[in-house]
Amino acid sequence: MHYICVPAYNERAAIGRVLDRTRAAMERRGYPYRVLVYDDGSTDGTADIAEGYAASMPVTVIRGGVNRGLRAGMEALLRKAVELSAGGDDVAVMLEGDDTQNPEQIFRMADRITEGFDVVVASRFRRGARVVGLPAARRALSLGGALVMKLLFPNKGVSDYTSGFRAYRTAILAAAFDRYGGRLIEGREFSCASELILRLGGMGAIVAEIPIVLRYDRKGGVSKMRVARNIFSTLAMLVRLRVALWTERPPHRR
Ligand SMILES: Nc1nc2c(ncn2[C@@H]2O[C@H](COP(=O)(O)OP(=O)(O)OP(=O)(O)O)[C@@H](O)[C@H]2O)c(=O)[nH]1
Ligand SMILES: [Mg+2]
Repeated sequence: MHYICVPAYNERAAIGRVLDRTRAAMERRGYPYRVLVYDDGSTDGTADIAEGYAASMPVTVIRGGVNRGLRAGMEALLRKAVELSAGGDDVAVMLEGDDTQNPEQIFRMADRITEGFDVVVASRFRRGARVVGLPAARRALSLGGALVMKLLFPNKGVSDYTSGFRAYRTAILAAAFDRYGGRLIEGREFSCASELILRLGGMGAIVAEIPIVLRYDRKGGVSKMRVARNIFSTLAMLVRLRVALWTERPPHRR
């Protein structure tokens, strides 16, 4: 089973396209799937639009109430996927609601999970990756962030620590929630994505990557990323995690 987890905040312009593409891709391959959309406080009717799709595809909309940022959305979605998986060996995919990512890439990621990997990242820094329409400043920021993280947390499977487009084995997420509970993802702003992969790496998760096709030219709506705040929260997270992982012993290694 594939749980496609979509955090969506004011994505009126794009959420319909994301659901259309996901349904077309999954049904063309006959993949068992359910889309989970988490909306906490959109003011543009995003959740209503997503709910309108429930008649024609397996989609569950979780209304999170007052907006609490991407971190809360990511945690709620991954916990829901683990809960629905109920101990099964399923796949949870994080897919953005702004239509910049391609659901067709889910198959390659799911295949790598079937091959034995615990996490698969759609990376901007793998050979064959295509990033269309992303401003140069954002490219530089992502590359700089990746280099700093690679230095502090070398993991041979990871080149892109901040790409949120990933597939996770639900069993590794369940183990991580058991171990860390509400502390699994603590970072503010958008550092939550990198924090999660660093924590899972620290637990011995085996990570693979595929080259992403990122269509920033298709982006609906505005970016919710507050760049300066994100840089500070990421640096704070890196220090906190470096200290934490120095003091922790990995629970298991394959
Ligand atoms: N539920 C929820 N979703 C959020 C929140 N903030 C961002 N998101 C969603 O998380 C995804 C990533 O946010 P984006 O604004 O696209 O951030 P980004 O991809 O890092 O930046 P861009 O490159 O500008 O797209 C999108 O689907 C957003 O709708 C939030 O507070 N609550
Ligand atoms: Mg985005």
